[in-house]
Amino acid sequence: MNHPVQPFPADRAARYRAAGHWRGETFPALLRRVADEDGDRIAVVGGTTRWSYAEMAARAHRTAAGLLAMGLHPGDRVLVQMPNIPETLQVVWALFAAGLLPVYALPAHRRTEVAHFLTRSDARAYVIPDRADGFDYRPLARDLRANLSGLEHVIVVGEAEEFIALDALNGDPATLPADPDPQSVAFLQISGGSTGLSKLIPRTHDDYIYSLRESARICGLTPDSRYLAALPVAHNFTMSSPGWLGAQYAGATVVLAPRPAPDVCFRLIRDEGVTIAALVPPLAMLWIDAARIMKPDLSSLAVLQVGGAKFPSEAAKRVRPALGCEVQQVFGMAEGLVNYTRLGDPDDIVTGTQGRPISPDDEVMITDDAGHPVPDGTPGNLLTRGPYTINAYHNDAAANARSFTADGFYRTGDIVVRGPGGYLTVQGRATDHINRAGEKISAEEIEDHLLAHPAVFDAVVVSVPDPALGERSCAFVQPRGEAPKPTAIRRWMAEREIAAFKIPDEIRFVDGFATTAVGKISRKELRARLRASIEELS
Ligand code: OOB
Repeated sequence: MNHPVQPFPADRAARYRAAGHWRGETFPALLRRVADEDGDRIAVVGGTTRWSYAEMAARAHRTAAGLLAMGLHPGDRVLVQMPNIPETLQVVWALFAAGLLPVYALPAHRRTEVAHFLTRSDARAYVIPDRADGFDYRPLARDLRANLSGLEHVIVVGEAEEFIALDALNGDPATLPADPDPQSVAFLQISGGSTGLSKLIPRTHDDYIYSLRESARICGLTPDSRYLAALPVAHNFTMSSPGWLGAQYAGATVVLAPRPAPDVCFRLIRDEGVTIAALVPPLAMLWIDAARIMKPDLSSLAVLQVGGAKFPSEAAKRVRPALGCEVQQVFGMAEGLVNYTRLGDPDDIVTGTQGRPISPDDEVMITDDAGHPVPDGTPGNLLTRGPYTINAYHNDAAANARSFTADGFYRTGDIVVRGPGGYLTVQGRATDHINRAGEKISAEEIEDHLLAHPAVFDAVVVSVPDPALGERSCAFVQPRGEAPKPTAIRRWMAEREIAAFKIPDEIRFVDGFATTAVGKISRKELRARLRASIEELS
């Protein structure tokens, strides 16, 4: 059994505590504080549900005690795959209060990814809705419980069938454990993943609460703010930049959108007086276009945050004229480092850069490929270390050897330029993943799926610029004999039960891949050449 370990070296931990970044706050204590200080304020709005902080905390505490009464123990992992509904917040706070560690999956993940997360984290329980967005999660849970011996409990929000209903978890809060060590791991987030399957990211109470406390301050949140969660609540951006956790840290109200579509969100912004919302670039562009036609009342909206993928400066310039609010660029990663343009920054900074780090103790190193630092203004590889960036993935020695330097810098895989004031502009990336509307897809993972197809001899997956998505995925396939139909390959991939966003947008058949005189060239080089060949054609 691999327990998530506290990954910060002692000297740096001492420094972050001395600087006042790490204050010994924990999530269970945070929930009690907001319930005490903001008890009557509205914590969350979703559908027809509105819970005050007192109500949300009371529910979470009863659920927490119920989870422990069921036989789970503090430190156990619980996979959470939930949509944007208030019960998701109840479950996450309950897990924190019980000392259980949430492991987050996105609603779009299917059997292949979910099985990987369960196995990698040794999760003993799995929390799902009965159905969401047309998908019934119970047959999936049934199959996984039958096949994975470590998975003992399935908890369902809604019709539970043979599983445990969330509402049935109703214990005595007096039985809850003492607060955890603030430097212990609070949860496992998932990585976008550029090589193979997603890795698990262990975040501690101290490091994560520091990032959300500062994010809430940088984004100007007060108890009167209303944060719209339009992207999935399990995504790190929606969770902590400042996200719903940062909003709740500040005693603000979280408004949950079931979908990010403009009609749904414009109505929520007007009806709930939303003050801040967060989107990926393609959705921001959709909102800008829709606003021109729909002329919505967005007068309460002060800030639109855009991040997860590069927001072109021409699009950033259109935000204020179209939506009447300030734009804030957010360049972050689930592994830690988050950069923001600051409210009130000059227009050229806000539209032309992806912001600067949260913390004065975020160490940003930009190097050439040999690892030597480059001067400001020169593009290079971004490496980082700091008070809320992980030093290792959970239970993955191979990924750790690749992704971290000997002195603990995380290799982000992003190519950036640092300009005046430490503002970063993202220029591209060194690693082979596809950033499809903010969803990260590992080329290698998709190639591995394609190579399992009996009619596929070889396959190389690359990103292609896309006007709507930012990037889309294109698979070059060398068939064994006669090429199958692209639709047949797509259908076959869907049957492998992977998230739909990973299925290649485009499939092109080739007779073979270039090789050099000395033998096969590296896959990385091959992907670069194929990407270049597409760019030449377009
Ligand atoms: C966020 O987190 P992840 O873990 O899904 O993806 C991180 C990667 C970054 O390494 C970078 O390649 C890309 O997503 N990215 C951006 C970007 N924001 C993220 N690339 C260009 N411009 C941006 N503004 O995506 C994430 C986590 C917290 C806050 C915001 C985003």
